[in-house]
Amino acid sequence: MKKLNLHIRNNAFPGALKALGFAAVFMGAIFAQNKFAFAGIDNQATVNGTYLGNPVSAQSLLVSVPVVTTNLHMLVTKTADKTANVAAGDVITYTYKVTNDGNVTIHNITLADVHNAAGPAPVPGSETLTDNPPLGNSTDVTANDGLWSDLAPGDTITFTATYTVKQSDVDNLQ
Ligand SMILES: [Ca+2]
Ligand SMILES: [Ca+2]
Repeated sequence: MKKLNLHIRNNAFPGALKALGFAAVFMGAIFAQNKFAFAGIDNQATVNGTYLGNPVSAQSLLVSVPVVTTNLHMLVTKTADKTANVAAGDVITYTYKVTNDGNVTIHNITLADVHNAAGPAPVPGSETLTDNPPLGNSTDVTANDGLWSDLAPGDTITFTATYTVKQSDVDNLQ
């Protein structure tokens, strides 16, 4: 900070001029110290008044409020309703939970699945929302199409898919 030193002796100026002199010193000091840093929302207040018909002004110090840093992040978990000894004809239901644990809304969420079984891999669909506060900020254009349109921070989408075990799975994967 650049210091401005200006001494005003008590009898050097009439009252009104002395007040203006003090205001000039104060504003000069503030202008020398405060430059917008562009690291957030910078704000500075100015107060105006008069003394014996002459303007008097002052400015606050700069108040800087940093903006949030974007955090893009999702979590996905997958579970099966059967954990052992499936036989031909058994239906395994998979549940996938996708949570937006970042701080911005993520769009067009889909899941892909692969496996080593004989039949086609499960296709996640039947999406349902767990809407945590604030409510109503996650939306879906088309129900149960395997795509969730807008997932807001803190909310979770649950997808499900099924696979019917084939005899060849039992023959080849035991
Ligand atoms: Ca929500
Ligand atoms: Ca959908």
